Amino acid sequence: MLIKKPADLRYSEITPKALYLNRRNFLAGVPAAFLGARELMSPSARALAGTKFPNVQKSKYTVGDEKINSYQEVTTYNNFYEFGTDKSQPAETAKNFKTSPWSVSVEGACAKPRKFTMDEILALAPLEERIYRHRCVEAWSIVVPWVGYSLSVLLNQVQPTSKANYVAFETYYDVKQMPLGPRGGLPFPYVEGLRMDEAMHPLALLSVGMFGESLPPQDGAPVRMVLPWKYGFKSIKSLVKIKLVSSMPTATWNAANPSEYGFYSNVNPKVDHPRWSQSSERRLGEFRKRPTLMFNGYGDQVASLYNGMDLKKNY
Ligand SMILES: Nc1nc2c(c(=O)[nH]1)N[C@H]1C(S)=C(S)[C@@H](COP(=O)(O)O)O[C@H]1N2
Ligand SMILES: [Mo]
Repeated sequence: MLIKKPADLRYSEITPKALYLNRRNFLAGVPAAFLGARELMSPSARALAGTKFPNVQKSKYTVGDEKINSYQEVTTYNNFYEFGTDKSQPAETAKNFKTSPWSVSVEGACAKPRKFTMDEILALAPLEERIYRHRCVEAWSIVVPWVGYSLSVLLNQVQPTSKANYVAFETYYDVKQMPLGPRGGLPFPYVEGLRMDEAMHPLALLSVGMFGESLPPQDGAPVRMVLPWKYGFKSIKSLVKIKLVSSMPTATWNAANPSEYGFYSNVNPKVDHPRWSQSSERRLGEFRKRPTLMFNGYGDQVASLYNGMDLKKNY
């Protein structure tokens, strides 16, 4: 293998996150597609940018030719209630969120429960770039080039048993680092859940980055879920625990207001939120509304997971 230090990777630009990335990743070549991305960013986005991943492969699980939202849009309009309820807040208030050292415990109904350090997570499988549409329950959407691999890769490591019917996820919580948390109106830590077959679906992405770089804190650093066929709140950020369980786990928004937010929360233009229509959405950066697609346009891949289910009841 040809080892070379990418010319544009200046060590002065590497954040402390670099410390947990393995050396091999740093010394490999940077795909041409990512060169210059940093130059296109605004100065404030650059200050928030993470560490470039040199060996990201294009994924077959990408959407077609849709226009990707800008780094600026994706990193300054966020939902991350632990860091404030305003969409502009997390970009500011999560700036100093400490994401290294970090580990994720994978436990519960499995033969080999264990903790994975971030280094181990980054080394488990080749990193893929997947361009996914992301549809928030609040009827806005974005298109993001995520970096990661299927969650199934991580789950298979611990050998789930036949009692693993669901997966329960948990976000890190520390009120000292998240002083706005108590004003979020939600009980923390933020928790979410999936049925086991949903969690094992190849589209269910364990994400460690976006735009070819490690995730910025406001987007769920250092590791989060991305579930493109579900409303955004299912895509839980800054994961510290993944537990295989036998019965349906608690999910934060579902528990807070079950008549408004279901456990499944599959994007569905025909099932309205009690307070607003879900039939259309506004893509960030656009004025006209666009129609919302069933399963956010991923029906060919995921509809069979819900065969025979009444999606009006199981919203
Ligand atoms: N821990 C945690 N995860 C979370 C949230 C949150 O408040 N806390 N918000 C969710 C919601 S409502 C959305 S729309 C997405 C937003 O992801 P983004 O800011 O990266 O676009 O994160 C989801 N994951
Ligand atoms: Mo959301």
